[in-house]
Amino acid sequence: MSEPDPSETLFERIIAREIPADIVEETTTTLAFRDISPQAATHVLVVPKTRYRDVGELAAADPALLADVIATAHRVADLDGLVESGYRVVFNTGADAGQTVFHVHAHVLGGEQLGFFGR
Ligand code: DGP
Repeated sequence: MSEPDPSETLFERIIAREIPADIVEETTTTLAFRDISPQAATHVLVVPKTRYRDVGELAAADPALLADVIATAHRVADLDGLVESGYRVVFNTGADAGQTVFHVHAHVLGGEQLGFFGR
Protein backbone atom coordinates (compact mmCIF):
# COMPACT_ATOMS: atom_id res chain seq x y z
CA MET A 1 0.00 0.00 0.00
CA SER A 2 1.25 3.52 -0.78
CA GLU A 3 2.13 5.97 1.99
CA PRO A 4 -0.99 7.75 3.28
CA ASP A 5 -1.29 11.49 2.75
CA PRO A 6 -0.25 12.98 6.14
CA SER A 7 -2.97 15.63 5.87
CA GLU A 8 -5.72 13.17 5.00
CA THR A 9 -7.64 12.95 8.29
CA LEU A 10 -8.52 15.45 10.98
CA PHE A 11 -6.44 13.55 13.54
CA GLU A 12 -3.22 14.56 11.74
CA ARG A 13 -4.47 18.15 12.09
CA ILE A 14 -5.08 17.65 15.83
CA ILE A 15 -1.60 16.13 16.22
CA ALA A 16 -0.16 19.17 14.37
CA ARG A 17 -2.23 21.49 16.64
CA GLU A 18 -4.03 22.90 13.60
CA ILE A 19 -7.37 21.92 15.15
CA PRO A 20 -7.89 22.46 18.89
CA ALA A 21 -8.51 19.47 21.14
CA ASP A 22 -8.67 18.81 24.87
CA ILE A 23 -5.36 16.96 25.15
CA VAL A 24 -4.94 14.78 28.24
CA GLU A 25 -1.65 12.97 27.58
CA GLU A 26 1.20 13.15 25.07
CA THR A 27 4.20 10.91 24.56
CA THR A 28 6.85 10.95 21.87
CA THR A 29 4.75 8.48 19.85
CA THR A 30 1.12 9.03 20.92
CA LEU A 31 -1.48 11.70 21.65
CA ALA A 32 -4.62 11.36 23.80
CA PHE A 33 -7.50 13.84 23.63
CA ARG A 34 -11.14 13.91 24.70
CA ASP A 35 -13.73 12.84 22.13
CA ILE A 36 -15.81 15.73 20.82
CA SER A 37 -18.97 13.63 21.20
CA PRO A 38 -18.48 11.65 24.42
CA GLN A 39 -20.34 8.36 24.76
CA ALA A 40 -19.40 7.90 28.45
CA ALA A 41 -18.31 10.04 31.39
CA THR A 42 -14.74 9.45 30.23
CA HIS A 43 -14.28 9.16 26.47
CA VAL A 44 -10.73 9.75 25.29
CA LEU A 45 -9.16 8.92 21.92
CA VAL A 46 -5.57 7.69 21.76
CA VAL A 47 -3.76 7.97 18.42
CA PRO A 48 -0.26 7.09 17.27
CA LYS A 49 1.45 10.16 15.82
CA THR A 50 2.31 8.08 12.77
CA ARG A 51 -0.73 7.38 10.66
CA TYR A 52 -2.01 3.87 10.02
CA ARG A 53 -5.51 3.33 8.70
CA ASP A 54 -6.68 0.90 11.36
CA VAL A 55 -5.48 -1.35 14.17
CA GLY A 56 -4.79 -4.24 11.78
CA GLU A 57 -2.40 -2.13 9.70
CA LEU A 58 -0.75 -0.78 12.84
CA ALA A 59 -0.29 -4.26 14.38
CA ALA A 60 1.26 -5.61 11.18
CA ALA A 61 3.55 -2.63 10.58
CA ASP A 62 4.65 -1.58 14.07
CA PRO A 63 3.61 -3.76 17.05
CA ALA A 64 5.75 -1.66 19.41
CA LEU A 65 3.74 1.42 18.45
CA LEU A 66 0.50 -0.48 19.10
CA ALA A 67 1.88 -1.31 22.55
CA ASP A 68 2.56 2.42 23.07
CA VAL A 69 -1.09 3.20 22.19
CA ILE A 70 -2.34 0.61 24.71
CA ALA A 71 0.05 1.87 27.39
CA THR A 72 -1.14 5.45 26.83
CA ALA A 73 -4.77 4.26 27.02
CA HIS A 74 -4.04 2.68 30.40
CA ARG A 75 -2.32 5.85 31.66
CA VAL A 76 -5.33 7.92 30.55
CA ALA A 77 -7.62 5.55 32.47
CA ASP A 78 -5.36 5.92 35.50
CA LEU A 79 -5.36 9.74 35.21
CA ASP A 80 -9.19 9.71 35.17
CA GLY A 81 -9.27 7.33 38.16
CA LEU A 82 -10.76 4.41 36.23
CA VAL A 83 -8.30 1.61 36.93
CA GLU A 84 -10.12 0.42 40.06
CA SER A 85 -13.66 0.77 38.67
CA GLY A 86 -12.84 -0.50 35.17
CA TYR A 87 -12.74 0.86 31.66
CA ARG A 88 -13.01 -0.27 28.04
CA VAL A 89 -10.61 0.14 25.10
CA VAL A 90 -12.22 -0.13 21.65
CA PHE A 91 -10.74 0.03 18.14
CA ASN A 92 -13.54 0.47 15.62
CA THR A 93 -12.17 -1.13 12.47
CA GLY A 94 -13.88 -0.57 9.14
CA ALA A 95 -17.34 0.49 8.06
CA ASP A 96 -19.44 -2.18 9.81
CA ALA A 97 -17.81 -1.21 13.12
CA GLY A 98 -18.59 2.46 12.53
CA GLN A 99 -15.03 3.66 11.91
CA THR A 100 -15.32 7.18 10.52
CA VAL A 101 -11.78 8.52 10.89
CA PHE A 102 -9.17 6.43 9.11
CA HIS A 103 -6.25 7.20 11.38
CA VAL A 104 -6.20 4.36 13.89
CA HIS A 105 -7.49 5.38 17.32
CA ALA A 106 -8.33 3.65 20.58
CA HIS A 107 -11.49 4.79 22.35
CA VAL A 108 -11.00 4.76 26.14
CA LEU A 109 -14.42 4.63 27.80
CA GLY A 110 -15.40 4.55 31.45
CA GLY A 111 -16.41 6.52 34.51
CA GLU A 112 -19.85 4.87 34.61
CA GLN A 113 -21.40 1.43 34.14
CA LEU A 114 -21.09 0.67 30.42
CA GLY A 115 -23.72 -1.23 28.51
CA PHE A 116 -22.96 -4.29 26.42
CA PHE A 117 -22.25 -3.59 22.75
CA GLY A 118 -22.98 -5.16 19.42
CA ARG A 119 -25.98 -4.73 17.20
P1 DGP B 1 -14.69 6.27 14.97
O1 DGP B 1 -16.18 6.35 14.70
O2 DGP B 1 -14.29 5.01 15.72
O3 DGP B 1 -13.87 6.49 13.73
O4 DGP B 1 -14.38 7.44 15.98
C1 DGP B 1 -14.13 8.75 15.60
C2 DGP B 1 -14.35 9.62 16.80
O5 DGP B 1 -13.78 10.88 16.55
C3 DGP B 1 -15.82 9.85 17.14
O6 DGP B 1 -16.11 9.24 18.41
C4 DGP B 1 -15.96 11.35 17.23
C5 DGP B 1 -14.53 11.84 17.26
N1 DGP B 1 -14.32 13.11 16.60
C6 DGP B 1 -14.73 13.48 15.36
N2 DGP B 1 -14.31 14.72 15.07
C7 DGP B 1 -13.62 15.16 16.16
C8 DGP B 1 -12.93 16.39 16.46
O7 DGP B 1 -12.85 17.32 15.66
N3 DGP B 1 -12.35 16.46 17.69
C9 DGP B 1 -12.40 15.43 18.59
N4 DGP B 1 -11.79 15.62 19.78
N5 DGP B 1 -13.02 14.26 18.33
C10 DGP B 1 -13.62 14.14 17.13
